Amino acid sequence: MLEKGKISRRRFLQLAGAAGLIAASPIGMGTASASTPPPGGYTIDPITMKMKWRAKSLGIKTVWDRFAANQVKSANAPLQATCLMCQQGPCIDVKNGVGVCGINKDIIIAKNLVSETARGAAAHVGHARRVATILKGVGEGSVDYSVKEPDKLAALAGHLGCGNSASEVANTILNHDISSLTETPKMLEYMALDDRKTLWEDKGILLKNGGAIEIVEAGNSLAMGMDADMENLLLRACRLGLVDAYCGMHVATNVQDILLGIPGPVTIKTNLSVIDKSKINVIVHGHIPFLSDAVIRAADAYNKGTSGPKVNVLGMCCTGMEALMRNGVNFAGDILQQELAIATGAVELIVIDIQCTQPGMVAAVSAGGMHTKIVTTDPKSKIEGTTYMEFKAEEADNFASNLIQMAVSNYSNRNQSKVYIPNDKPSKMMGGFSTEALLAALDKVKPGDPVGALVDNIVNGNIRGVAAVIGCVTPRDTYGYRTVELIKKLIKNNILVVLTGCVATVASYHDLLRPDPTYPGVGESLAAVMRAIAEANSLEAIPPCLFMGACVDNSRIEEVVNAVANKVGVRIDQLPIAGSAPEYIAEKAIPIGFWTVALGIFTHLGDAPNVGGSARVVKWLCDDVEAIFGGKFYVEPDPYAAAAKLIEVIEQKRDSLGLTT
Ligand code: BF8
Repeated sequence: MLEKGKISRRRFLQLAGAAGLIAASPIGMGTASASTPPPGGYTIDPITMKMKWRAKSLGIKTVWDRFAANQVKSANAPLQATCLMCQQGPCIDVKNGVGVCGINKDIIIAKNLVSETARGAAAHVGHARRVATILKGVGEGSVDYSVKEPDKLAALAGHLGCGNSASEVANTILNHDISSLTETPKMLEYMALDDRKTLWEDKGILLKNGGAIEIVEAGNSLAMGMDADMENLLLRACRLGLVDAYCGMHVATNVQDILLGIPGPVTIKTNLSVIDKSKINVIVHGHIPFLSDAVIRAADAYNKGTSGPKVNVLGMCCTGMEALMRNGVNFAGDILQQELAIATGAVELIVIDIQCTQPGMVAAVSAGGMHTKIVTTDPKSKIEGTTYMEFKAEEADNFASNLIQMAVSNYSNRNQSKVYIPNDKPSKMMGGFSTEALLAALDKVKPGDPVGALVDNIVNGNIRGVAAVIGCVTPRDTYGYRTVELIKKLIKNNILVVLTGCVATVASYHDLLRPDPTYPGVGESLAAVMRAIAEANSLEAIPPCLFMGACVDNSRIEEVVNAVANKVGVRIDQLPIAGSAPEYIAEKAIPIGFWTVALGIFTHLGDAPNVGGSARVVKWLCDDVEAIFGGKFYVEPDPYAAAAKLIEVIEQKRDSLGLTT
């Protein structure tokens, strides 16, 4: 179905348009026919396209419709320097002069960017705090969870310098890493390499407080009449990147592994056609995988005792990724596919924890006349028009059982004549490459020296370098186009690609996570390495790219990067590695980007944050910062140009290290 070679975006759209995939071509209610994708051509995901038509025929507005409707208003947004921080203004689109208080557009734009970065970091610190609270509850015996990985708990306790009970580790995280008024987070002390800590201290961004206090300090610096120094503001954003990583993502990953299990390789199915019309479909959606874990358990219990239709639990967004990695749950869709799931008419219940929900789902239910119930469960994340039921870990099992009962009752409200699920088979995806799983697989290749197995192949040039392709998918471009084309170009050039976040879903739709020994798109020497890993692990194949988890699992990528830097004996900024968020949309991606830059990593973004109005800010982010940390941002929407640049950077780093093969 997919042409594997390079294709321009124009040609891509021509092919799709010629086949009627771009033009509106609604599928009538209750019908199941749709045009086939263009013969031999590269097409955008046919399942998504069919569901877009379907949604249109039902009058359901999708994220793409809302994007189109907002284009006029948002066209100039990247150029605006608008300050809404006080009531002297508002100062709208300050181009050449200054705001009422006297700050210029460079400062306004830098302040807006730091504000966005702080929100992103707050999201991950909030996530970390929530899971650490559940860990504390486990220690106290008050919640419906238990320690599944005692060795990981003990190891983490050792690294954090505390006793190894769940309570002691939780208290260290909560009282110290998240809320200390005076000390550097212990997770940062443990995780970050010494040379980085020294550099960050020298440049004034080493954290001196817990993450929550750092976010308060960021808010303080942004207040009216405070920081008006562009570089100081942008260094603040780098500092917030460290908050996100060490007080957010690393905490979340560690605690989730300890309580829910360390992921290992697992093969599941992805895309909207995993929704099964013969079953009661429940989608777990959001980011914190504790409610979803309870829902999965409750569904299993229900299914064992029923002779009627079974409950089919499916994942969406990062909660879905956590559930697929640990529970083998099939994955229904990403950030852009939420309304499309509703448009199938076969989803009884969507259960949301936090983050990345499209409130447009509510309108999708009513416009389509669908029976889908949407339940929100977190007091910070209510959505008007949904049913709100607060989730408490103390009563997780009862809560989840009630949700399953709600879905079962709602099944009788399903109008089968409204059900449309594309016939296209779901994609096959292997995921679950946690650090532990990856090292275990490499250990089979080189027993006793798993990191050496990776390093050897980088040094000898079989693997030219490693690219982490992470983050969201965007409605600003043809669905999945940037991500898929970028990855294909990288792996063809023998760059090992690791993935986290929604990019992995579109990658899976295009066979990039399918363990297929005949997949032709991987460069010869990289393919040989992947074959060797598969053979050593008695697997038929491992996929062209390695999926390491949800967005918080970017922490796992740092673990691998640090191990490689230690093994080679060089700084991170010297390694032939790069990061890319080709389709980022969420503000959570911004602190992650500042973190990777502060780590010394060349970091590609498919779209610029809203900084285009300040040449000084752009220059600092894409140039000047490299002299400080060794990493910098690079913005390029075109996936071929971006891939070429990433390959060039990786090859330059190889040259600088004297890796001549
Ligand atoms: O944290 S990749 S759209 S789902 S922000 Fe959200 Fe982006 Fe998806 Fe998860 Ni990450």
